[in-house]
Amino acid sequence: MNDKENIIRRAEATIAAVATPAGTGGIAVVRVSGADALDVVARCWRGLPPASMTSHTAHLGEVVDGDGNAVDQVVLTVFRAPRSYTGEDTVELSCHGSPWVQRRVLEVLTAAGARQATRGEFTRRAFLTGRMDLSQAEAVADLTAAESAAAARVALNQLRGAFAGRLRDLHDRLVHFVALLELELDFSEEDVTFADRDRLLQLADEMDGEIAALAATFADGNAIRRGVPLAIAGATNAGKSTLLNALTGDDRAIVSDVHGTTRDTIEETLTVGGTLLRLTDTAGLRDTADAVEALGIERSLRAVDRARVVLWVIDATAPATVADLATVLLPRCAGKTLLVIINKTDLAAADAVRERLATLALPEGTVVVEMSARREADVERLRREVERVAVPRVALDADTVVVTNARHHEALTRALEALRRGRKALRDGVSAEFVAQDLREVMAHIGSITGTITTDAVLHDIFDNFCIGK
Ligand SMILES: Nc1nc2c(ncn2[C@@H]2O[C@H](COP(=O)(O)OP(=O)(O)OP(=O)(O)O)[C@@H](O)[C@H]2O)c(=O)[nH]1
Ligand SMILES: [Mg+2]
Repeated sequence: MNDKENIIRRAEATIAAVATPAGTGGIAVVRVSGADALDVVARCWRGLPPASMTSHTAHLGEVVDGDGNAVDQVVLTVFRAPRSYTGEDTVELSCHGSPWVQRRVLEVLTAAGARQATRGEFTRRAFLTGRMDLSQAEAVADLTAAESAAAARVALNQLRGAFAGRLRDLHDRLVHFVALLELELDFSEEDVTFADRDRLLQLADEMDGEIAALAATFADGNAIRRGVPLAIAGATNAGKSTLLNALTGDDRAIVSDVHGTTRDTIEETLTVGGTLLRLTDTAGLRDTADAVEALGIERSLRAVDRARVVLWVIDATAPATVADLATVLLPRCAGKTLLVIINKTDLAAADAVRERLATLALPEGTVVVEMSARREADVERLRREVERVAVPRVALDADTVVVTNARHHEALTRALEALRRGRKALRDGVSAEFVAQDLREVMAHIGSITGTITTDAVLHDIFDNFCIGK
């Protein structure tokens, strides 16, 4: 018995779990799924016999314990296989939301023959019964965890199968491609090259373009899913913490005119344009003999390294800091978006700082904002500027495919490597046999995303990140 059969065999047990969050609520939903779900529920149910219920109907009744004592009055909804989330017979009991009632209902179900579900087991079954592919199952976890409109949108598109559809299409074309190559192999004795190699090269180029384009969406996709990391960096006393507070509208960070007020990194989130931004305020950068401050500065630099967008705050009254800070910050900003903020223009003109900035090689597309954190209108202008540079410009309509998952990105990258090896072999006139081998590898990587090819370890990693009851 291999792993997959083993999983399917185990999957035959009927499982139960509370699907709503722990604690008291108006209602709590207990899910039961498995071939015996209706029988299990029937053993602790007073009302219309579940076996006689039509799929997708709801019924009022009572959950009763082994002695026939009522535990709760509930609404039972039945979903018959295969038209259920898991693809198996499923019953959902909407109970009263007391933690005690939830626990008792679960105990009674367990006594009636159900087993407590493990993390993500309902969704795992949906995958194993073919209700969804692996990329869709992962989208379920993402949608459950979505923290912004944009994150929810990309997860929903993935759940609906937009990504899966593109992968299926790629897979079909790979199959066709390999078939053409095999045709050539079959007739190789007769010394004919069938598949026109130019045509094959063209096909390979098309697929290359598509896989590369998909892989390239990961930078935005990842930022949308996890939130865009921004670091507020600069010299001490420039007004970084003041800006964090102003942007988030919260008094989160301590502000003072003492240089080196912020010792540690401070993280806050902000939603703009439907996208979650993760702002990190950092300890001001300066030479210091203080060991603790030096540790804080190390953290500042790490926050800059992790950021996608760096807000370099410069005090307009301290233009002398520009050169030193440029040496520290600019090399770290390669490939990132840099937003330079000349702050405190209520105290001094921005000219001196601007002149110094003009002598630097700032990354392309660097935006410079002159402002005073003391003026509400300036803060508003900064917020708009942050939105403009930080929010990924992805049109989030119904069929937009954005790769949001590192596992998928990795698989696409490997698929692309194998495809490029195959293309090179094709161009070099290498025997079709070897080209086909590379192409099969491309298929395997694509298949690992949708789960046509997968291992128990991969499945475990994925579903272990789910909550119980999902
Ligand atoms: N006049 C004026 N003062 C400002 C402005 N922005 C910040 N300040 C003041 O500048 C001082 C330093 O501000 P902070 O926000 O603590 O500066 P910081 O960059 O976080 O400093 P460190 O944490 O020490 O690195 C405080 O007294 C602020 O009130 C501004 O635009 N105009
Ligand atoms: Mg500070």
